[in-house]
Amino acid sequence: MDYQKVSKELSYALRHAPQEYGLELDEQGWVAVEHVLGALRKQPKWRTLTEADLHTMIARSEKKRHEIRDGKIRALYGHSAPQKITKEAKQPPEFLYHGTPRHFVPSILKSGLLPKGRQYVHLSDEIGTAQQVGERRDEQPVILRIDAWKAWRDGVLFYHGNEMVWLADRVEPQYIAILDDCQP
Ligand code: HQG
Repeated sequence: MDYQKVSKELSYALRHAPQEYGLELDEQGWVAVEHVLGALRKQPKWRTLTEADLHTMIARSEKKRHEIRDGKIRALYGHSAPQKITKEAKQPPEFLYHGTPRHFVPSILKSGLLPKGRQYVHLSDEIGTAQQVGERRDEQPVILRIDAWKAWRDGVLFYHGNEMVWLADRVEPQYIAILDDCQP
């Protein structure tokens, strides 16, 4: 079983295109495991897929993208489907980080971080992860440091994605600094 392929298809179905698979997510993004298996098994390559395979895929993945609980499964972050997934608001760490290609920086410093194609802005609790996210699109990404406590005190909500991924509706420029410009 190619677990990476399973993960990618599951992310596509649960984050971006549940309707393409005939799936209906609840408000928190959950859907019955049996419905997901039923939908995927229609394709010859997933004919033998089992719930155990989904558990193995989650356990082997380097990022915690999906979660199974009480017979249901969901993507923890990354959604772009029109139906907005409700996330639990939670006090963030003092600083959060966001890695982005160099050419987006002027626009971000002017307009703030916007969710773009997704439902939420994605932030990381540590620099290394932000670096990796930025490197998806630029070999020398810029790391932005978000003053999350200041924003939180001002009433900006942050939401928990997984242990490393934090979400926000948007982040205004006054909370954003380029990490290289920050005092150590
Ligand atoms: C940029 C992956 C111009 C933003 C990753 C980013 C992450 C702006 C891009 C997760 C902007 C959106 C999400 C503005 C934001 N002007 N550009 N005002 N505001 N942007 O892919 O955060 O591996 O939707 O900087 O690891 O890169 O799939 O978001 O570059 O956790 O599990 O607009 O996806 O996770 O890009 O990545 P994305 P992201 P997985």
